[in-house]
Order: sequence, then structure tokens, then C-alpha cells
Amino acid sequence: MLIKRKRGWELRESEATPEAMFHDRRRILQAMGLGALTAAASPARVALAAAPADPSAGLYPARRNERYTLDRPVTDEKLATTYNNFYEYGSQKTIAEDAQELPIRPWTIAIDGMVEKPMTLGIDDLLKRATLEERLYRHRCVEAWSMAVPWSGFALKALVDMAQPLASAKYLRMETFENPKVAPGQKQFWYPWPYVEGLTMAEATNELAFLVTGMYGKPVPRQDGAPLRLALPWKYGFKSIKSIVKFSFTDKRPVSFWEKLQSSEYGFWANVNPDVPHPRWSQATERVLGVDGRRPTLLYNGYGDYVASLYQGLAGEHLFM
Ligand SMILES: Nc1nc2c(c(=O)[nH]1)N[C@H]1C(S)=C(S)[C@@H](COP(=O)(O)O)O[C@H]1N2
Ligand SMILES: [Mo]
Repeated sequence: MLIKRKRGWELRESEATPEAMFHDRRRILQAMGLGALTAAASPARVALAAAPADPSAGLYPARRNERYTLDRPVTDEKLATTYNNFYEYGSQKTIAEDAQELPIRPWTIAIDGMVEKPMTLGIDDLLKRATLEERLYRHRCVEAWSMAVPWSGFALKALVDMAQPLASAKYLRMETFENPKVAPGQKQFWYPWPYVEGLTMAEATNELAFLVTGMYGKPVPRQDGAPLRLALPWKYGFKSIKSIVKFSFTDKRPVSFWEKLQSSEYGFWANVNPDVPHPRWSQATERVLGVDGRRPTLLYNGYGDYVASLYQGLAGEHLFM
């Protein structure tokens, strides 16, 4: 589709940055060294912004679960925490400082819909019930950049078990906070706030689906989706919804934020697949943040052993976008 005048959501990274300019900028930053890169990309202010301390800090670092291994180095922490997608704070990558405005206590989470045990609970109550662990996961954005992150948290399945869904529940729908006073991006009325994502029950209870509360051995920072976000390493990053306030069990397939905006480009399944290009760019390779050159993208982002069986017999579906 040829779009004459691009609107915000159409300016995803691969188009927003002309290739030539992108490569020049990268060359300069590389010549300056990685420290300079993070300094240039994100002023030192980011780390220093005076947001209240996170009361869960004592829970970290969590013990690493060695079952989940990487084929590449962990991304530099500064880079991973200053290069973000969080449209609640704008469509640019440098939202880390602005996101410090997000109040993360009190933070109430609702669990409702087709469940035996509807409930609302505070994030610290949820943390008390959980056993935290650390997992190293790849993280692949639909924009064709990637990183490798040590997340801390617990399996989404533990929350599903706590809620006790009815047999009629087919999907889990998740929702981000909505408060334009602390998230100026939500004043942009053309986006369908709040951010919503969804999974089938089989996906939500797959062992890889991980509720994130920490990152790099600390509480997850606001810009990365504090105090509770998802990590679904076999799907494009937009499925990994940030700053969740609600989990609803339902028999209707949820329509996500991105699907509402542009269903021709962002579908329900969104499994990483190098053979299915995005309508406007290839997904065959990825730009690994902090690393020179591109590397091939793997089917299911390399997690096929865990998840391929979930997608048997779904040939008619728009599976991978
Ligand atoms: N609420 C909310 N969740 C979100 C997004 C967002 O804009 N808002 N962006 C998504 C996208 S496109 C990606 S790639 C990841 C980015 O996570 P990171 O900034 O921690 O790397 O968050 C996802 N979750
Ligand atoms: Mo993304």
C-alpha cells in the first residue's frame, strides 16, 4: 500500500530513518565507542530523573533459570533501557526520561471475565505470591531490530492458575493503564487507547509466556513497562504489552491496539517468521542492537521447540503477522 501522507503509526523505524542517515549515524557512534553511543542516544539525565524508588528492589536479583539460553550476548543494559517502544510516551525511541512520570505505586491489577476467582490485587501482593526467576530471552521487534534481555518475573501460567478460568474461556485479553495526565502519548486521539493485547489460552499457559517484573537484576524500569509487562519471545515485540492493569478471560478473540490501527500489517498471531515479510519491509534479517551488521531471523525467533505445536492445523489463519 502506498501512503501519501504518513501518520504517526505508519512511521515505524525502518521507514522513519532513511537508511543512509542511519548508517552514517551508526558509524559515528561506533567510532566513539559504546559508552558514547548510549550517552548520545540518551542524555545522562535519563538515569537520574527523580522518580520515586521502587519498593520491590529487595527482590532482585532473582535466581536465573538456566533452561533458557541465548545464542548471542546480552544487550548492554543502558542500550536496552534507553531504546524503547512505548507509544504512551510517543512514537520515538527515546522516551525513557518522559516515562519516569509514570506512577507505579499504588498499582492495582484486575483479573476478571470468565474465571472462578475474579479479583483485584496490588502489585506488591502479586509479587508476594510469586516466585521470581530470571530468564535470558531474545526480543525481536516487528521493526526488525532485536536485543537479548535478562528479564525477571514469573510464568504467566501462574497467574492463569490463580484466576482459575472457566472452560468457556478461550482467550486472555490484557490491557495497559490509561491516564493521559501521566502519559502524554495518550492525548493523541487517533490511537485506540488503552493498549490491548491478547493470547489464546494455550499460548498464555505455554511455559515461555513470562510476566516481567524485573530486568537486569533490578525492578523493571518504567520505560520498559513497570511494574508488570509481558515477554513473549517467539512473537513480535508488540505482543509483549507493558504496564498491565487488567487481565480478562473471554471467549472472544481480542483485537489488539496495533490490529485496530492497521489490521493489514499487525495481526493477532504475530509469530516471528523470516519468510513472511511485513507489507512494507522484509523480516528475513534483524539488526541486533549494539552489534555491527545484521543476522538472520529465526522462525518463532528460535523458540520453535517450545511453541510450534501450538500452531498445527491453523493453516487458514493469518498466522505470522
Ligand atoms: N503499552 C504498551 N506496550 C508495548 C508497546 C507500547 O507502545 N505500549 N510497544 C510494544 C513494542 S512494539 C515493543 S517492541 C516492546 C518494546 O519493549 P522494550 O521497550 O522494553 O524493548 O513493547 C511492546 N509493548
Ligand atoms: Mo515492536
